Amino acid sequence: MAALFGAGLGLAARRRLVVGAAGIAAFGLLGLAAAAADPRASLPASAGALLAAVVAGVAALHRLLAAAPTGRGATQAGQPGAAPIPPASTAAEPAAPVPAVAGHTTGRRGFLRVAALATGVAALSAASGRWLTQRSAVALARSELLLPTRVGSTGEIRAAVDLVVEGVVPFVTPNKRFYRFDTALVVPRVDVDTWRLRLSGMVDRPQDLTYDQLVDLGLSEHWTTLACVSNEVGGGLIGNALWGGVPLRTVLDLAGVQAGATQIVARSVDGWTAGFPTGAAYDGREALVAVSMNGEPLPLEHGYPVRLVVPGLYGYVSATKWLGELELTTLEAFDAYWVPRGWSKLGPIKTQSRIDVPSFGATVPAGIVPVAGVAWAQGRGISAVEVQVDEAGWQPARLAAALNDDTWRQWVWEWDATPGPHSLQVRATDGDGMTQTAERRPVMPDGATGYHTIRVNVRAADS
Ligand SMILES: Nc1nc2c(c(=O)[nH]1)N[C@H]1C(S)=C(S)[C@@H](COP(=O)(O)O)O[C@H]1N2
Ligand SMILES: [Mo]
Repeated sequence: MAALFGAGLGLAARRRLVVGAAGIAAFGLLGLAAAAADPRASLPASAGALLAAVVAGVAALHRLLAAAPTGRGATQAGQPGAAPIPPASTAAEPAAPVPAVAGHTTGRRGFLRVAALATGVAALSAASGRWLTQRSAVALARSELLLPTRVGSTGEIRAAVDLVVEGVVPFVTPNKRFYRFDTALVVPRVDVDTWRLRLSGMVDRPQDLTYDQLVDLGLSEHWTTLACVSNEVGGGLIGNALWGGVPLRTVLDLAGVQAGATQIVARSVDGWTAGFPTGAAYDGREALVAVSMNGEPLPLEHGYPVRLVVPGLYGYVSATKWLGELELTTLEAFDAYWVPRGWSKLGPIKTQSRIDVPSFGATVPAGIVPVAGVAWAQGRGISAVEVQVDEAGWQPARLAAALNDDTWRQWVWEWDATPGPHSLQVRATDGDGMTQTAERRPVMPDGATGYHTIRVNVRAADS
């Protein structure tokens, strides 16, 4: 159909380019109407994509006509010329502009080259259109997913744990601002209806759970600060959320973990793996097979529909997104994704602290300056934070309330700042009384250490 239409258009356009252009525009409008009728397509996105496709189509037509040899070969001009218009029902990505490879003098060879190019562009547009449609179908399923219990009213909690110092990250990291770290080139789009969680390996009753079977085990919620092993001292690869899901232990007990199964390997639907000691599921920490994040179904890029969140372990050993399988094995029998790449087999989160304000290199007025930030030691909690100016002795900071031992805590210290350049340092002490080490180590192989240190300039108050 589209090809026939294109052929006619090409013939007409041989005489007048405007005729061809109008035809392409009409075809584009048809596509828009189809998109409007498709509940899975977003109308503004479709309109934008179609507009771009129409512009590309007209440009391609123009080039083809320029490249077309005069005479009878011209009858071929229509087909590929109209081809950059994607199938009407798909919201295609903008077609790539057709490079200027041919002019009037190139004759049939040049024409064929442009025609082949245009066909390629069209095929790409169609493929990306299908991909976008599939993605929006998953997004729709996600938005319609009913969480069996309503999770998360975070309002009151926030008031208790936020010190409200401007420039400090909020206690709750909004999903949209949560750091993302994974090896996925394209975010896996999982159909929740066909999704299964496979329980395999050293278990008594291997099985595949459906999403409904999983959530029927009962949901609970827990605040956990997730951290990446690749986070530099002072870095931002860390975020805090209210996670909702089924306790990992409950899921594993369904299958019956066998004696001697010392490692849990959590595999994603795209084959990525994390591995950690089985004890983390049974030592009392609130490890979750999570389905929600801050009261919403997991965002696609944060593991929809199901991921793992294990307090106290860096993400690379534990926090498998787009979870598809939990395999019980031994620590010796399998090394998960990052281990053969030089990262530590075990990844407990190290006690750390960060200065958020003032920012590095800032100039602040002399007088009382709030120095503030966050500190974390998941599993152990934070008992103290201290600040030091120009290495002249540690001063205790004030801590925000703690909800549990698995989240970061805000801290603030009022600095009576004197004019000139200064250095500021922070260090935290965990719930066991252990102060973080001053020794500077890189993120490889098991997480950076050292005190976050910043330089600031203080100007005289009257200047
Ligand atoms: N499937 C999959 N899950 C994954 C990863 C990955 O590459 N693939 N990266 C892990 C790492 S290194 C971290 S730090 C966390 C980050 O989770 P986030 O992107 O939701 O912040 O996800 C973990 N889960
Ligand atoms: Mo990570």
